Amino acid sequence: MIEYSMLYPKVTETRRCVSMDGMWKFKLDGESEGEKKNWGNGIPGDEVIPVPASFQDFYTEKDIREFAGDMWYETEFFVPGEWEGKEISIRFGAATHRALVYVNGREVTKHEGGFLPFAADVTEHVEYNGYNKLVVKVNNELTVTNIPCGETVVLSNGKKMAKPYFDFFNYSGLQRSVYLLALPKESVYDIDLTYEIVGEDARVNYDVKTTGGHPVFVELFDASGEKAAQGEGKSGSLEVKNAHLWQVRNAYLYRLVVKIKDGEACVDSYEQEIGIRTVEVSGENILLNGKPVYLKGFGKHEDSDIVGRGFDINVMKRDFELMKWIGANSFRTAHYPYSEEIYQMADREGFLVIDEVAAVGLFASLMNFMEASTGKQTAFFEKETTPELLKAHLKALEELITRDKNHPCVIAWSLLNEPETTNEAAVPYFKEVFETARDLDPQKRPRTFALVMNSVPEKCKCYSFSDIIALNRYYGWYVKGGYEICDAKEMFVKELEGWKALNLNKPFIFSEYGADTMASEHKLPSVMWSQEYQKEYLDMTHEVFDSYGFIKGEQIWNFADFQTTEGILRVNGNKKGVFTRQRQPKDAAYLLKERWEKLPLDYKGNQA
Ligand code: CKU
Repeated sequence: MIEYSMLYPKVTETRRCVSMDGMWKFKLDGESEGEKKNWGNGIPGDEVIPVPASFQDFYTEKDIREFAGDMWYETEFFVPGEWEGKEISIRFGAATHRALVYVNGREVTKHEGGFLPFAADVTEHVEYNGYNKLVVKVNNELTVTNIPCGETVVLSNGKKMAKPYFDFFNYSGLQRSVYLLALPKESVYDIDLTYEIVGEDARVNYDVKTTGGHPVFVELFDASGEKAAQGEGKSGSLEVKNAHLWQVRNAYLYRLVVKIKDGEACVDSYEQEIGIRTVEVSGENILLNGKPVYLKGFGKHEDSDIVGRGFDINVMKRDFELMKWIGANSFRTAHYPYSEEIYQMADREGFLVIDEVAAVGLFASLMNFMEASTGKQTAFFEKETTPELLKAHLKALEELITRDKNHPCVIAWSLLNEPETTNEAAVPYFKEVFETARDLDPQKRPRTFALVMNSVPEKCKCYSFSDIIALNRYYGWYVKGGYEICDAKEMFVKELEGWKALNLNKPFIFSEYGADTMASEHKLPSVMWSQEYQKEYLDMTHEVFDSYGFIKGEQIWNFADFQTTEGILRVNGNKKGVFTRQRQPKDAAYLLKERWEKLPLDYKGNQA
């Protein structure tokens, strides 16, 4: 069990929440000497850096951008005297990839895994009506015992370097907001919700966990603020008459207010926006509120100029506007859980989200995007480190599902991205991961994982774990690109015939397809990397999608160009974006807009 609450920080009548974002002191610790030198009491120097942000892209020195190792952050915070008697904590949206936290020189918590929140209870360590010192040691090294997987090597000059088994830059640091919280000693720490639609009405089943024994009261308000239902007790059902359902690109949000009371006195109050909807897989269909939906959209990244993977509310807004403009209705949070604010926005805008845990790189290769299509095997799950990796993976999964289970936008969990599935050793690993997800999710949402190119019907030992089969395919890019695209098409069709022959009776989606395209390049006739070729590639791929009824979604790779490790296959990053990194359209954006605006939401829904 997670020892802190995953509820999003909020001010209510009983709760206080102060942002700690801003300029913090910062120091890289290439020698890993900070602990010995007691930097937990305060770090040397006077360098400052913004939080939240990745540290890498502010500086002009390459040694800093490529830094792998320990880095230290420090700030001060004031704790008001009227908070005495409350539980005081510091809540990190994330620290990438691991952190050790000190308050007033004392170690208060540590956390492993770079994309999920954690909190330190500092009640016993703070001074009231005075300043307190917060120091955080963050480490960004990659290993095969945590997700995402990779290596950290030492170069001949003695400097460490990150070698990711994945295709995105190892942005790190304090990339999400930090809050100082004051909560009542007895408080709500978790809420489970499930939904049933009964004719025009709905039932909202709730299960509230609190840290004490006082009674719980629950109220539901509609969007105009009218009370729609109420209930008593830690668990129960709310009957909602004439329920407004949460629908694709037509979201309706209710406000759920949960209170702990002692007689008339309010002990704790927490509230959350919720959407009433059901989601399930039935035969070859993905059903939302009992009706088939076809996914149109993107694999994304949290990635932009200067802030790197740091949460930027402005970039988020632009991305949603572009997704609406192009006629998308969904995205996958490739390859890690995103900032919580992004799911809140998807809830509000009615986007369907496939929520991915950071289990990427479970295939020992520094260029897995190339080697996956060559049939290479790395016996990844036979490594002696696998049990430790599995432990970290399951912990991240628990944190992910606990954090995101009440977002109506989350319609499926993606439990791994492109693992090695061609080896029997993967099977028990998958079994545990898939069963854990099922146990943890009160709504029992569909589970999936993204299948790499060599996870083909004849070789993949793990596809049957998935409720939705999600394929990452690059016929016409990594395989038979350019003038050979006719052969790519043939191979693509051959593979799909193989899947069809299995008669899985499950929905398939394409969780990746795409071609690198330089926004600067036009060439007639086309060559690979030109905008003209991106169009040819998409026309071929869409033709294949349209000829199979069991394909129920397309999420192109990628929404925007993004930063990766440098190398001969990447031109200052991955250029498969439909938009540039500055969020301007390539030609393909207009092609997709035309297609997606035409495709009905229930496209191929009745062919099952
Ligand atoms: C993408 C085998 C394909 C894996 N897929 C993973 C994703 O992270 C990469 O960026 C490929 C690519 O563009 O190669």
